[in-house]
Amino acid sequence: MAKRALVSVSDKTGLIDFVKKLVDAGIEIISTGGTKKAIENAGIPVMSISEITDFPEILDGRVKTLHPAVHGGLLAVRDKKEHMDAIKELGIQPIDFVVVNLYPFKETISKPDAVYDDAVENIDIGGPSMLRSAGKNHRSVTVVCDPADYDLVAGSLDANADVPFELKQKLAAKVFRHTAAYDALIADYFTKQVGEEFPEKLTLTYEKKQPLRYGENPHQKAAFYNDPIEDESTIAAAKQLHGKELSYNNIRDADAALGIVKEFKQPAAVAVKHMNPCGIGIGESVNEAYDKAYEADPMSIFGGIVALNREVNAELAKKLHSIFLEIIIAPSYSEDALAILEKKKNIRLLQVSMSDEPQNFAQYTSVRGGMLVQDLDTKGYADIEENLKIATNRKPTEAEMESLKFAWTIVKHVKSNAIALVNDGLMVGMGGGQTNRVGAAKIALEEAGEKTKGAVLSSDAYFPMSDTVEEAAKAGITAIIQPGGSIRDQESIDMANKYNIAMVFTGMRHFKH
Ligand code: 93A
Repeated sequence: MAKRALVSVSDKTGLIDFVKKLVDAGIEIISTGGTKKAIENAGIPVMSISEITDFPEILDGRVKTLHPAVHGGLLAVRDKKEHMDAIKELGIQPIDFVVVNLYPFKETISKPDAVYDDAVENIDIGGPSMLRSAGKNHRSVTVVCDPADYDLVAGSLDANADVPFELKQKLAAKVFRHTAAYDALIADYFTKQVGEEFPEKLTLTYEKKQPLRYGENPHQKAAFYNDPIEDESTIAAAKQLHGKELSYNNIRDADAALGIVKEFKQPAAVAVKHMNPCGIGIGESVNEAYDKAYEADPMSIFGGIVALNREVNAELAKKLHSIFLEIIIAPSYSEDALAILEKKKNIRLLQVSMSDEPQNFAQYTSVRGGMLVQDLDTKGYADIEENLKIATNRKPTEAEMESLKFAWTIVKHVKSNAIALVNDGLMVGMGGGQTNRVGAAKIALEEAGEKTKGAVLSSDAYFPMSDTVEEAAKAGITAIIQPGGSIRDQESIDMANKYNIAMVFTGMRHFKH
């Protein structure tokens, strides 16, 4: 008896070429509505699914292959006599190949004008059923869910129109990954529709975006996965215009840099090293902002990542070109800027939209044996402005208030315990990742050196005692912004008053671990 292939595909890429090869190998083709038409149009002999089921396709195609004649033919175990006798008695013939790809659910919901009913209609039921039946019976059935595998399968056909078991097994594994991801995406979509944020079961659909040579260190394996419903302003959606392949650390650093620079509506520039900002500047123009970010710490920027929230022009490109940078991130580059920057073979140039942070963006952190999920910390100065409390006798001046705003915006991007110092639109010092707060402050103050005179200080969490205020005062800091809320707040307030420092409480903490 000739082998049979059931072919039913939404994506018709490579279809005709593959079906021709199956027919050449002596395989009979059975197909559904649109797929059958395409095969017929190519002049290839094909049977209708209705001939197999002896039943018409009904309900606008919602029921076309959901039939015992199909699933009996797929699931019968070939070396079980009872199975083969049972299907024979019912006039069901075995089906040996399934070539199916599914209704385009992802493409449908990704459209900007996606309609709920279209999403519902694009949930494939019959397709996954066939894939799963064939996948389960992969000892006998070859199942192909991805046009990218057509050549491999065609090339592996032997004289009996069969492929090696190892290939069938691999294809089945792929099918179950595929149907699981397909269903997970449907689950995610409807979960969002009903506004459930942290459901009992988490279904995550991530697709491999690119392999990575290694992880944080060369002995760690790694890959980059992205959410299939990409947000245009994420690092996963960034377009690489030039340069070497991105590394694991590059991607994390670039993500951090992007998160910071997107905080600002005015022109801003950020330099990042090891996930922490080493220079941040804002100004009238992006060139001025970059000069400040550079000036903040001309040493650490070396080998760093620079993110800008405005187009890179030729003048700026020359400056960026003059130092060693791993990556530049910007919404666009002028033609002459690109020409300058591309002179360096390795520098990675990324282009990404600077639109606002996506709302309800979940942040996942793995722990051994589990995972933690939280909202991204998208709260900024605007969210605390109304609740600001002046804790000291002296109020901040207008200029100090501007600096405090800037300092508060950036401190949440520094690893806790975090202290950031700001003077005249640039971050002049920062201390992050320290196990005590005064230690972080000392590092920031020392790094800022002379620039602490007249600078302001922000702290991601309250001062447990007054020592940080004292250190700051001695170094010439004139204003402080911090959440407040320590049982010993009064000691810090007294210390600030003693040195005529203006201190503002935000009532909001910004730990970052
Ligand atoms: O509507 S379905 O859920 N019900 C079915 O019985 C069924 N059988 C195949 N979807 C079904 N399919 C899907 O139709 C396949 O997965 C494939 O994506 C598509 C091919 O339809 P056509 O051949 O009419 O273009």
